[in-house]
Amino acid sequence: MRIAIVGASGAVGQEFLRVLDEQNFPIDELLLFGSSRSAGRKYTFRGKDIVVKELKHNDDFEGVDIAFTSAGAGTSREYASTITKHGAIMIDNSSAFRMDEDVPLVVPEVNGDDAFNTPRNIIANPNCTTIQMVVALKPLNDISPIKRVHVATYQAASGAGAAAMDELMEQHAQLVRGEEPTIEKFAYQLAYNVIPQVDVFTDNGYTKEEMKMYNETKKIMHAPSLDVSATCVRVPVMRAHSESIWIETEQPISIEQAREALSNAEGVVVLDDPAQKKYPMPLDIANEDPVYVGRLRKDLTCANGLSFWVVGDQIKKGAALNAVQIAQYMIAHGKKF
Ligand code: A2P
Ligand code: 11C
Repeated sequence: MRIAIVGASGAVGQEFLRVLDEQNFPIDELLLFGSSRSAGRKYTFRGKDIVVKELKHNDDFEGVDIAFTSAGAGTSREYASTITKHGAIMIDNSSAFRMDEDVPLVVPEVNGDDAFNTPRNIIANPNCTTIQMVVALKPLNDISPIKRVHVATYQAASGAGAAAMDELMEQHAQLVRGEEPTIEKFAYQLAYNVIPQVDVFTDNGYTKEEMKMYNETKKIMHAPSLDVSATCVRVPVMRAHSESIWIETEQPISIEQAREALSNAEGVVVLDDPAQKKYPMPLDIANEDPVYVGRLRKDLTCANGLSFWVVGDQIKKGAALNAVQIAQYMIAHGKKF
């Protein structure tokens, strides 16, 4: 197969290189693209150096089977027709097309079959916070439909890209040296702080990130009446997002039922032993593939309520791994590239 990565120099682009290799993805030729800033740079994949090409409106995508794109929504919008016009399937990590009716929004464990309906040759990869949440919601929703979700997120610097991760590290070093921290990628100093804002605010008082969780969850789970009220918070963690989730289901679900369903669910690991102080934490879950669930308990305010804690690596399952799993799902279910 001929595979392309657009945004190869970025945090997610670099993870694509690692994940494609880890997953033993069948690749005959790998093409890397970026802007003029990274064009000419070399990255090694399976022992071979590959030079990044500048993304341009030309025929570079002729013969490409799948293009994994993660170079921002503006770039995806501008280059989608250039990337797909010769038949390549674009699996896009940006928010550009997620809510378009003719673009499927896919998490393989939840709605893998939607990936086969691609009139525009585009499949959207959901926002990272949504991905890890719906992977955990799905097995519970299968027991009894979820009526509503409240969620508070604890989002790592990785969500804001490679430069933002560098900024967090640099801020710590600067503070230790007694210097003023550099603030460019975040609204405020993130080191030794938490910022209750991810992305910009919308008219209803929620941020765009919070509204992504609201809208994307309905689409992925095919549940138009499933409402999600989110508070998204940036925390000084390098990678892996955490979420404190509360759900109300139509029928009560016991802890035993929930634990069994989550333990058997694809892509989920239950790490929940309070007596032994065992629960998922971002420091441990960074670089891991599955979504981890812990702190499972009955909600004290609602008979049909459950509370739990979910941690997932934002760059892996929240981005590159989910996109690669979409391609793997399609191949496993008969798609010929
Ligand atoms: P480049 O480094 O060449 O600018 P991150 O999310 O970690 O900040 O990474 C963003 C990625 O998107 C980078 O690989 C960046 O490449 C790429 N990118 C940004 N703008 C463009 C563009 N106009 N064309 C191609 N790639 C782009
Ligand atoms: C963050 N979730 O943590 C964002 C990053 O729509 O793909 C991903 C934004 C997106 O900042």
